[in-house]
Amino acid sequence: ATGNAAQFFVDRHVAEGRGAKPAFREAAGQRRAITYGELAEQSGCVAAALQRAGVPREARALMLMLDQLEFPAVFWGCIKAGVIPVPVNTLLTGSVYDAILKDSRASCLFVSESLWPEIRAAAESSAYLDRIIVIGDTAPDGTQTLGDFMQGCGPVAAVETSLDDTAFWLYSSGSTGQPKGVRHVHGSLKATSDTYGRQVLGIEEADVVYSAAKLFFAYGLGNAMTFPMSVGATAILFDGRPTPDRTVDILAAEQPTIFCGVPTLYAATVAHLERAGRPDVPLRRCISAGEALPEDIGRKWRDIWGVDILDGVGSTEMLHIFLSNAPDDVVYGTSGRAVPGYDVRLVDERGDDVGPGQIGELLVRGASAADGYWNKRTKSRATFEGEWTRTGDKYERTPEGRYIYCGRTDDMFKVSGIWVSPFEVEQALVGHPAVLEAAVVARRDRDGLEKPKAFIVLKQDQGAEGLADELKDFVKKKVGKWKYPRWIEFVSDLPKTATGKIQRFKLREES
Ligand code: 3SK
Repeated sequence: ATGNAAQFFVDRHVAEGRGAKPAFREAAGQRRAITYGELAEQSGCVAAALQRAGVPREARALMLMLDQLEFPAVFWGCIKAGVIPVPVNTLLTGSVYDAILKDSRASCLFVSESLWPEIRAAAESSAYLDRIIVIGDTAPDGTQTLGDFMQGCGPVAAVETSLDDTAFWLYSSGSTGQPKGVRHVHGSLKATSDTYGRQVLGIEEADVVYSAAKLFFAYGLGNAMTFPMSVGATAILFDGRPTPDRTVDILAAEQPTIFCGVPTLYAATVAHLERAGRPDVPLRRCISAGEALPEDIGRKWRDIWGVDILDGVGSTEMLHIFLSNAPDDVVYGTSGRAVPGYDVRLVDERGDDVGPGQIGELLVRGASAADGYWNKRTKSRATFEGEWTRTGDKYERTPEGRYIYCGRTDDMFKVSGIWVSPFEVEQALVGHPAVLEAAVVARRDRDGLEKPKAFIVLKQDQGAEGLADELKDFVKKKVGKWKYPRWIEFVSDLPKTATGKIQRFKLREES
């Protein structure tokens, strides 16, 4: 048997009688759908077209694609051909696409028609790109449509691979902004489905999944592609921006049983639902990742829907969630426990394990760890230490064995000689009824000493007079006198990664 992941996730369903079942449905617009049988065929045709075009195994194919039906066909088509798909964030700038095209040396680009202008200059000046395939009806000069690329090709079978062959890459920009190509092997896809997908999410064939997190992101790729495809379920794809009102419309129209979001969207959707009321939706699981979920939002969501949000932590390097709350074991304000199949440790600066109640860096071990970063030896060696992967996150373990997020290793700072976790101050701030979101960074005072500065998004555009002082007192009372923000700036939004992580480095530059 081949270790090629396409066999398990795609072709197996035809042999098992699910050929006519929709694998993906589009949420809006044309409302197209693709069955498991059609996907097996179309991905086989994409593989055949790549082979006909002479694209060799291990060549990289950049995918700058919206969440549309062609995404799974191209992704699995590349994997079937042994070509390495590299889905990238659709919200990056031309200069970042240029850097990624150079770093990956991609020879193919699959690009959604509406995104072509964003990457055009970088693609046209690339020294490595041989072909550009546009997903759309018309092909701008120097490109061809997916239809023309596949014209006359019949489906081919997936090439033989081992479980350890590289299957795909994802670019991680992390919270510091430096994109790194994270190389994942075929075996990792099934590993995340067998662990988090089956044992925490409990996904089943009858489920309909809607993930507001997009497919180019590791969290979205698991949620809306590999988890549903591991059991023959159906996923809803939406190619637009998931605002709270659109999210509620999609839930109402598509009737998913599983919803996957990020804290910012949950917070804004709760505010929307409190005003507008909720539709009837057969939700049975809701999950969150990307950043820690504020306790208050989890409770409000549960009050509205009668379903808990399972907050978890994952990383692009580990491919999906490895620490999570579980159904019937939810404690809001914590990231839960290690997902079955993963081990976690907390270590101090010397690498020694720290005990309950102490803060340490989180290390994780599990079968879905990446094979390393592409062409970044020093970073690979610093992150992948044998079986253990360093996360760069600071955590504390409760005596009950649950993990509480304390911030990024590089975001922590000391005030009056005592460590301050920006995250703790932010959580205190969002507990105030006027605050929607908050981000805290260190800023030097006139004496050159670091103190917290808060950037705050209010629920209503205008704050009452005296609100800044009220918030300072609020934090002093909640988390400790020395931790209160000495400066408060009210802003309309916070800089975030595609996954919803606050980019504090950008705020540090501004403060
Ligand atoms: O940020 C996370 O928590 C996450 C979760 C799943 C997969 C990938 C990531 C980055």
